[in-house]
Amino acid sequence: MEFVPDTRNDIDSWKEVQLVYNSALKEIVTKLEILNDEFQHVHQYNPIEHIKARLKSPESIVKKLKKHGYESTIQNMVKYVNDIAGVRVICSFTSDIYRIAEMLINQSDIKVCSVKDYILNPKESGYKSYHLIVTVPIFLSDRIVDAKVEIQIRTVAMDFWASLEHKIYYKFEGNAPEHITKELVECAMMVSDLDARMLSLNEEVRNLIECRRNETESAGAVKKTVSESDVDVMEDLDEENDA
Ligand code: 0O2
Repeated sequence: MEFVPDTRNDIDSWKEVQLVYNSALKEIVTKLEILNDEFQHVHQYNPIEHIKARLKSPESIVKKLKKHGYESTIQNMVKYVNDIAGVRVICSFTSDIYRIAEMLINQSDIKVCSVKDYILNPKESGYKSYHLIVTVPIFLSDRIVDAKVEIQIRTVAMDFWASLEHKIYYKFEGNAPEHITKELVECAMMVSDLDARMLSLNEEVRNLIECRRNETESAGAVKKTVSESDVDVMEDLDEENDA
């Protein structure tokens, strides 16, 4: 059931909105932590470096509604602002981003509203990240409501760039001089290059470890075969002595 706040009293309905979206944050963060723990258990490796979760401030919600030409009402907040609940997932490598997104999307209680792949199609600014808007069911005392959550998944390097770019651009309120915009795009390219090199190093190391494991296993098998043939020779000698 779509979440429709009770709007008879503005203060109460804002509290209800906060309660529902806070619960949605908890649900999504728990799901992500479970996936990370399971990954550690199965593959001895954590794809998630860290998770940040936040409720959008009322001021930012009103600003967004105004930007899109909507009146500042509680109904409009819930209907038109998709990131009241926002989760940012910081992964080690680009490949982890898609792995985490797929594992989350495949959970039966999660409904995907939209997917924006700014890794495959970066923004003009150079911004890279993988965005999902999903709904998650919240079990209240008398009903179940679906709450929207925006999930941004990116690497440490992408997050580093986005955080600093946000700070720099904020100071210019979107009207930064052209050479600064250009340099930020160049920095984004350096960040992408760094991500690609780190991913390739990680793959090389994993292949090396795999090769060494295979070598150790086959050396173990040869040793076992040799000691089995030693037993055969001993048995032959015993038989000869008996004769
Ligand atoms: P804040 O303050 O981070 O919350 P929307 O406006 O969300 O309805 P839009 O713009 O199509 O629709 O959504 P999009 O493109 O998926 O962007 C949503 C969020 O991504 C933004 O939220 C930013 O957090 C981040 N983002 C998008 N583009 C950029 C960028 O060029 N640089 C940086 N640093 N972050 C970006 P908000 O609400 O705009 O801002």
